[in-house]
Amino acid sequence: MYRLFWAPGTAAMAPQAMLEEIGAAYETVRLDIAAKQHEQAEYRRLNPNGRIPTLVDGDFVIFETAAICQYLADRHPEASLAPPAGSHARGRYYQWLTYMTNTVQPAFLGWFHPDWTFGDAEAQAALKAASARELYRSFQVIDDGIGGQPWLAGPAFTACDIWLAMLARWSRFLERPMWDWPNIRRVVGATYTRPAFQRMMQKQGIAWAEKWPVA
Ligand SMILES: N[C@@H](CCC(=O)N[C@@H](CS)C(=O)NCC(=O)O)C(=O)O
Repeated sequence: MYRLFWAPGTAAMAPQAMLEEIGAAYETVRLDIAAKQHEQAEYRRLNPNGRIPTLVDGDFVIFETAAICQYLADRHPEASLAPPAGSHARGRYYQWLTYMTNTVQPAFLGWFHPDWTFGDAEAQAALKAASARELYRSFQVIDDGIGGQPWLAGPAFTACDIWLAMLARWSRFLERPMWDWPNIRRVVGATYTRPAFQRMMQKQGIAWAEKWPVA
């Protein structure tokens, strides 16, 4: 039985959507961000960064959203959430998951939380503006990468598509949300309507962005 430490609408969306796709038995432990439960010693014993999410699998504990998703995909090959090991498609899947967690996610954090980096308002505004520019640049890279393919990593649905849909939901606050990019819009629309993604949102008590055309 897996145990997922989560909070609504956070990076815990991706692992929970993975668990729903897999059909695995799991329980959830909700963390109250406003009460800073994720910063308390008890949680930091599982995740020393004090960040959400964390997955517990028996006596194995794993943090970092992209790592959790890859771990789950590999533990449940029957769910086909990762292309076969050693294939070009697997390389592409690594490429996009790494890109989303290394490049896109930090730019989101810079946009949402410039106060985590800078104390003064002017520097925070500059970081927020630079983060938005970096986000728009990366959305174009992803949109070009999808091209005419059905899914982000190629012909098959993978964990990359779940990640993309999670990022797209976060982008609803930007001046140019990700639905401005047509290939992203198409892939995220197809992911968002999957029963597993819908179940994850329902269990987290979150809605899709109002402006999203497929909603
Ligand atoms: N790279 C980490 C980042 C996790 C992260 O920053 N999570 C956010 C929620 S999306 C968080 O813990 N926020 C705590 C807060 O807002 O204080 C991961 O992917 O797991």
